[in-house]
Amino acid sequence: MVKVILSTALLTFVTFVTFVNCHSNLILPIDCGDIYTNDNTSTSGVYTIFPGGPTAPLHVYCDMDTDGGRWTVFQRRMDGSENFFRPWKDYKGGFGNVAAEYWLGLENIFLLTLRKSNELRVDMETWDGETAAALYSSFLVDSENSGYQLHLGQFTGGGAGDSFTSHNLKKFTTYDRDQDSWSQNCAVHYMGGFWYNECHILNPNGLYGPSSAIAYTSTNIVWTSWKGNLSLKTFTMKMRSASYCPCHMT
Ligand SMILES: [Ca+2]
Repeated sequence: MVKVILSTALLTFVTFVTFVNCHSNLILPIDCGDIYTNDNTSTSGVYTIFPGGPTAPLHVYCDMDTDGGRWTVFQRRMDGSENFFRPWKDYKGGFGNVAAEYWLGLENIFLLTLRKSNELRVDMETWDGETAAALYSSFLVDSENSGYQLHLGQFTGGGAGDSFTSHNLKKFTTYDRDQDSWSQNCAVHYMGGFWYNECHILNPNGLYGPSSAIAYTSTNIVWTSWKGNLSLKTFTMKMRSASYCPCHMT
């Protein structure tokens, strides 16, 4: 009996590791890149991935359309349906609806960036329908013990310009956990949760709505290198494996 249990455990481990190493015989996808590897006809939508291992399924939205697809979306604003002014436990564990607005959770983001080397893409749109993107060569988040510290690579392009680099190496701050570089709490002042500096030149998790509806400057969703303090209507942050693994099912 013990032998059977051990054999089963070993088999589970081996198959999981085999997949992690990106050979064929897929068992469990870690991210949206693995979903695509398993089936390259996969369309954009909600899928189940396992960045925390076989016993921790996670729903996520996969962008299979933008610039070759395979993007694992970890933050999305699109209609104001979700409240993003939330405490540490929510930013840690995740919140929202993966079919609409959501934050995947710092622990999940940490696990995703631990499993593979990822690049980052940010897509945004104004209330007039103008769109732009920003790309970074790498994106890594440390564990909670390290404050979910951000490690961002080089800005590699995109018409939105670079608003993120000055936030590199910052820890995550919410209104009930202050790890920013300011004497006060940036999350309280700018109505979000983020890797705030002293405080920000982008505010993806700020208040939703057109600029005319936002009472206080810079509490809204902004990417200042593109549109200054103008509110953005849609905003999406996504990652994918920096070196595409050309796996295929056999
Ligand atoms: Ca502070």
